[in-house]
Amino acid sequence: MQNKEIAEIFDTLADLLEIEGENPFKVRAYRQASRAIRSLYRPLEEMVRAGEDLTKLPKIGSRIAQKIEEIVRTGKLSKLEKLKSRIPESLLALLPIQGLGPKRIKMLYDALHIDTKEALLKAAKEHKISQIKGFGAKTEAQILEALTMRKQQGLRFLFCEAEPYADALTAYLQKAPTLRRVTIAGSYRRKKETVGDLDIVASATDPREVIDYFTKFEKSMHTVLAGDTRATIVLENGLQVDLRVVLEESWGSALHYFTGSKDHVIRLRQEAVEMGLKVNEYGIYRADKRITGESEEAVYRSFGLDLIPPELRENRGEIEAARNHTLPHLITPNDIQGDLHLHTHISDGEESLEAVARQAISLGYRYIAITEHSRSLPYTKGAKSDQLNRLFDEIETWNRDHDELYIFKGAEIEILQDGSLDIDEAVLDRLDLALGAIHTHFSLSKKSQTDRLLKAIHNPHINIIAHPTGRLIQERNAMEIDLETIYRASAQTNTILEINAQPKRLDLNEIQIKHAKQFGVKFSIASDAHSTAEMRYLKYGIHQARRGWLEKEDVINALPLKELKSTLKSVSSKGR
Ligand code: DGT
Ligand code: CA
Ligand code: CA
Repeated sequence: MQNKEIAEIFDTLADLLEIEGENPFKVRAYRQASRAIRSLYRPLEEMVRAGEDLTKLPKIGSRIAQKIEEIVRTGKLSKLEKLKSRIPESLLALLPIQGLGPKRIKMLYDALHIDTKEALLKAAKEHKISQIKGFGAKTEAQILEALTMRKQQGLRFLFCEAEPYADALTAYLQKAPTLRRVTIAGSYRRKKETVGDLDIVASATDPREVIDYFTKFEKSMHTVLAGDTRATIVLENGLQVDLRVVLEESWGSALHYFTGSKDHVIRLRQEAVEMGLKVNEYGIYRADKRITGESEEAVYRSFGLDLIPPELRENRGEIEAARNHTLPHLITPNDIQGDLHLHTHISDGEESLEAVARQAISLGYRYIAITEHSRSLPYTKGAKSDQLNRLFDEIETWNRDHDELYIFKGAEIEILQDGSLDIDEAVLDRLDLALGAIHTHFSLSKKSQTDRLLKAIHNPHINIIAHPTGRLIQERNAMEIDLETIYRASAQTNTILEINAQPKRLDLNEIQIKHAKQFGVKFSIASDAHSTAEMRYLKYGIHQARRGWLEKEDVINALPLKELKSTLKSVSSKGR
């Protein structure tokens, strides 16, 4: 049982007790305990087994300590089990809905037995909610909107959250009657890190048939609009989907228009006016005579431009580059030779070295780096030196026995508040590759934070700075850092900056990547996987790299093994 799982049990307990109307102080105590548990470095399971006194930990009193012991011993908490027999756990899914709080959720449950989002939506549509005492028509409308229109509230989905729905919709629509072509356009096609909604463009001989078929998609919860050429539905998770259906001759123009971005499209329209052309989603016209519109190539050609990849269509210089034939040759998944940030069960990953290596081979990689969290002090997070030494022995054995995949002995080393490294010298000496990373003290002043990173960048042991800004999409802002200073120092010392591909990180982001490249910085696109399944996340980093105008030459893990080895040597000789 991991600390995270124990913390989740306390969160569930707090939420359900709150719905039941329990004393707010008790509820808060469980929430605080959960937060304290999440920030612990040591596994509670280990501490319980060693018979340690848990009440010495912050926010853990004797009652909570007893509960932790029960969870570790039995895998569950009897108090929570009893609670679940009184109120369904599914009510928890209603908590984030705007206009509802724990009290109202309980009222809805008591009055109408509403225990899921689906039941809530049904009741709202049938106007049953406004009839309950304490609820009015306004609350009902608010709930309906919250359930159906996430985009209206400015809520965005991570690319990877929209992805399975985009895939399912594409597969579904391909079977639509009279359909010719279908593509997901909008921000999704531009591979933005978050998407507000999905925009689908289709061509068909009978658009109305496609619209009918579309509204019957099994994951659709609600049809907002269904016209002759366009429709909007809302999926079960609140994701809105707009569909436009055009005739085949307009395919290129429609796809171009709905791929956006708005700024890119508007800019091209201005240029069109200057050239005496008229552009809309159906075609390109000169004096009311249609000249083209069947393909995107033709659309760009009529402006005298090279075809611009969707990822670059943000009006950030791509139109000028397309005119001058200087668009970058963007990096592709095929260029990637390996992954230089991976965890195994030695630190907080889930699987063995062997499993990770096998997955790397099946992904077609030539090399990987295993980069466990390290630690020098007994109470900090990460693997102990003897564990790392055993891992490195295992890696050396692998490299002796296998030609198909080379494994670098790496570590993800904590950059402490003063910029020094949390790792034992003896371990450091065995490393082929060191990531420097920040996981604590995110809110230092801009000056201190910049100095902290600079010190790590100038440290001759550090090859790569992992997730340089520390942001988590929709959760935590980037640290305040003087990025230009960091880019300049990185380029000067040949320190690589990471493009961390975890869907919530995507750090650096595309704007920072493009900016850093101008300073001559090189990049590592890495999955930071904690399981073999997560190794596939690397593709989200490639999306970000492409949006940041990167070419194969900018990315060290697109290098062949031999060149990568000598690049790593040049990094470690910095300042010597
Ligand atoms: P999103 O959904 O917020 O992640 O971003 P997009 O880019 O997918 O934007 P969306 O869904 O509002 O519109 C899809 C495309 O339709 C957009 O990329 C370009 C086009 N479009 C939408 N509204 C306008 C507009 O007011 N003017 C022009 N020229 N194009 C628009
Ligand atoms: Ca969109
Ligand atoms: Ca849209």
